[in-house]
Order: sequence, then structure tokens, then C-alpha cells
Amino acid sequence: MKPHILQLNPILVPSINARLDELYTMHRLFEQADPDAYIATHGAAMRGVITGGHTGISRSLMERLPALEVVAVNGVGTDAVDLAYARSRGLPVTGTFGALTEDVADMALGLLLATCRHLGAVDRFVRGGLWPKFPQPGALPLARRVSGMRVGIVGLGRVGRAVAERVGAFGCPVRYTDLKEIPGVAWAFEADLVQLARDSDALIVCAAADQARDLVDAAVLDALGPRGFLINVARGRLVKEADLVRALQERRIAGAGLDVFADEPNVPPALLDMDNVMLQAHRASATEETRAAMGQMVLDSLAQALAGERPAHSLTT
Ligand code: 8YV
Repeated sequence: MKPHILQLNPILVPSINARLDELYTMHRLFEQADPDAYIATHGAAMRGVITGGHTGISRSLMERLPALEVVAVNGVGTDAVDLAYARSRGLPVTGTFGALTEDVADMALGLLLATCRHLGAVDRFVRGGLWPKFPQPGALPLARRVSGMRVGIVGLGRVGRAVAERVGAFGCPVRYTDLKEIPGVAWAFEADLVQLARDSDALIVCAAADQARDLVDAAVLDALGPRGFLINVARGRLVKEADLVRALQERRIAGAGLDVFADEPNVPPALLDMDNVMLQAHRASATEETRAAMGQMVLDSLAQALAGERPAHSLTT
């Protein structure tokens, strides 16, 4: 009999879905009209869970899955999984560590370039037929140069390093902050986030959210200042969203590029009308290449755990 697997989020790679269907009896909770009733009926059979980084899995759902042997996160963020509870049950929680680094760093660069160079606002200007109506050069404000700007990285993990390397190629001096100084890296450490913001033209949030929230607040934004930009490709709750909205409204910072939000898919309405803000829909890892690699890691983790081995990318066991 094929093992039963509960899937909480869709996977968008057909070959991965086909392989899952070949190997397992798949229970796709997101297709069920009444998820709660579905768990009540089928929960006891589930040996594995597949979830997304942002969705994770609650303790209460894990408690309803007594036969569970593995939680495979199709992502790198494990902040939405109750890791302590998983550990107490000896459950491996796996991630797709390393698979999405390059894409997330690319997204950070895309947001930085788009925000500083007004790509979204000018795209709307051209599409809206405004160029022929306002052909004079002064119709659009001057943008800001990315090359050479001082970049502060918040969280020098895999993604933070990949961002630092990329902006290095743009001639940007880089400093970073993290829980502690990381030996052997080329970039200067700054323990104090407010000081890092003061010394940066752009602050790029790349930190894990397991132990942190509201890192970037009004004090940090004021230190970044009216010529500073904030980019976030990590988690929305690392930034105090109300403080960010206010700082943008009052032009206390120059602009923001955001892929993540505190209450996805809801975006603070005030941001929608701002031309100095570039918005994405939590898309940093959403390329065919990366999602295929992530899906393969999910398949590997399930196979290893269900064969009684410790999954290579387990965080908890
Ligand atoms: C993914 C993420 O969008 O890796 C993470 O933690 O949040 C994202 O890269 C998500 O996990 C896809 O399911």
C-alpha cells in the first residue's frame, strides 16, 4: 500500500506532482471543501506532510496526525512550524535549504533596481499613454543610482551572502548585521541595526524569522532616512508594517521594495497608491528551475524519512 501524504499547499511543477502521485496516496487539503472534516476522516493515515515555508504547520494539526513521520517544508523558512513540538515527537522537519538562494537574491536585486530606478512607476506612465502627453524630460523625476550605493544586509545567511555578492558586483560597499559576527566573510559586521541603517542607502532584509519579529521599526527607518530604501525578501513580520507605511507616507524614507508582508495575501492598502514602492506577491523563489529543485528535495526528504532514515535536510532530528 502506498503511504498517505497530506499536502497543504500546491506544487506548481507537473513532473513533481506526477512523481508524488506515483509514489504516494496524495491528500491535497487545499482542494477540499471542508479541510477540517477531511482531517477528521483521513488524518490518522497520514505518514508525511508537505507544506510551504509561509504556511508551515500548527501544533494542533500535527496533533491530529498520529502516524506522522515527517514534515517536508517546500521552502527554507521554518518559522511557521512548531519546531519544539516536532522535536518532542522526534519528527524530522525538512527544508529545501540551498535550493532557492540564488532566486531570492535575484529578487532582492530586482526590487532594489526597480525601486531606485522607478521601473514600476515609469512602466505605468508609458502603458497609460502619458509619455506623448507629457514628453518634456521634467515630467518624470530623476531616479537614484544603485551602483555604488551603501548596502546594509540584515541577516547574513545563504540569501544575505548571495545578495552581498551581487551588490558587490555593482560596486556597492556592504555591511551586515546578524545575531553575531560571522568569521571569515568579506563584509564588515555592525551589531546595531540602527547604526547599520544610518550607514546605509539601502537596507535589505534577508533574515530568518524563527527568533525575530519587528526588527525594522520607526527608529531603524528614521536612521535609514529620507534618501534610504528598504527591501524585504524574508518575512513580512520582520518589519513593523504600520511604521513602514507611515515612514513612506511621510517621506521619511525614499522607497521600499517588498516581496513579503505581515498578513499575506493582504497588503496594506496605503501601499497600493505609492509610486515609490515596488510590490511583489511572495514570488522570490517562484521560478521553474528553483521550484523543480525544491520539489525534488521534498521528494527526497519524504523518501528518506519513510525508509526510516534521517532526512539529509532535517532541522529537528
Ligand atoms: C516559498 C518561502 O514561496 O522558502 C520559504 O520559506 O517562503 C518561499 O520561498 C514557499 O515556501 C513556497 O511554498
